[in-house]
Amino acid sequence: MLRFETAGESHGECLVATLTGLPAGVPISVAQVNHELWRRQQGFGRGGRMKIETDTAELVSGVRHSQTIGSPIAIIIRNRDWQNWTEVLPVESVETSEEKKKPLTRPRPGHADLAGAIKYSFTDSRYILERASARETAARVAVGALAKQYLAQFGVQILSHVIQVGTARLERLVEWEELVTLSQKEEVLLGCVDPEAETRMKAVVDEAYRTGDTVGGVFEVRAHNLPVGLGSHITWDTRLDGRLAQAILSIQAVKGVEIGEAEEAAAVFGSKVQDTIHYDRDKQSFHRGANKAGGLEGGITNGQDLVVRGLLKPISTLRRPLESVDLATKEPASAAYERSDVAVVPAAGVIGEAMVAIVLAQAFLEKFGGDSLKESRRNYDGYIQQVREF
Ligand code: EPS
Repeated sequence: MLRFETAGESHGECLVATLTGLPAGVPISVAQVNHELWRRQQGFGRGGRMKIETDTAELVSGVRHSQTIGSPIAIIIRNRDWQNWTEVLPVESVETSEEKKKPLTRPRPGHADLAGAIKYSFTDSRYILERASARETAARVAVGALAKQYLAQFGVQILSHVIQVGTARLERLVEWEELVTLSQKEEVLLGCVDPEAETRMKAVVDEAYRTGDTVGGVFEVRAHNLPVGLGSHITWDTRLDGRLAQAILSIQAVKGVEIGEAEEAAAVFGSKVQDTIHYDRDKQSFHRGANKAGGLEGGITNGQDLVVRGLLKPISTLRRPLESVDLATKEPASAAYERSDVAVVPAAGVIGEAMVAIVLAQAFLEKFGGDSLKESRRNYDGYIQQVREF
């Protein structure tokens, strides 16, 4: 089983992640991990914190001589901002004024602040927001970058793009090659492949900046070159669509998930949404009339591109705060504001890629197993041959 955990507070010393179960012998490039971390920090609408941080991963176990050795991989990403928080979040208690602890007593509607403080019995929300913050996703992206490098050994690639910011939406189909070109850009605006749609998206973010507001949107993750047969129809928890949905919904601020053209399919007749089946005798392979199912049927990959979307609500820290209540006095008060992102849809897409990569690497290892990449590959090659002969 491939499993991972993360630890770390947003303004603590560092983020930590462990990944256990990746076979031995997988070539690992730390530069590629750092490139993914860089991608997560980009996009028009990010807040002041991104100017402080330059996220880089330190791999402190499980990778030697640029390859996995089969043992747990541990990763550290240091928070540069920590130096400004040593008095706020010391590990051991020190005599200090309440003010220096930066208590957050006016919970932000939409954040974990209030429910978390009540549940964990804190008089302010500081410790809750420190962990609920999307800063944690830097650790997920590092883990996802390792999962991607395993999947790349089998030709599987995973990319994302933005299809909606607020009301501005891209209304056309996008080719895989366009995502490849987008991923190679050195300047990221809003992560949309279409300049006209991206300009409309930027206007929405500009408006949010002007009005002290925030804005959400929709990102789409695609996985290319997947074999037929990952996941299974046989039980609820082996269906890959359900597992992907959990992975995407676990990303901070994601409130909805869509696989393929789910929303469209819910509104039209069946004859318009199923992907018709065809067979090419020369190529001896099946092909499909469209990909509205998003590459999954019965919870099993069908060989088409996997298409998963995340619907992101606007970030809950507003410069023009909403009504809240002061936890200490129980009197009405404006919600807290420190600093915040205004829009994070492209970054959420990169995080979505990481989560999809982790779920797919898990599904790969369940199907093909292997303590070493060599063993995984032998099982994979045998299965691909079997599929060819079907
Ligand atoms: C984030 C770091 C955070 C926020 C954001 C994501 O930094 P700070 O709280 O110091 O400004 O920019 O966190 C949230 C969106 C949130 O709701 O907490 C990051 O590294 O992505």
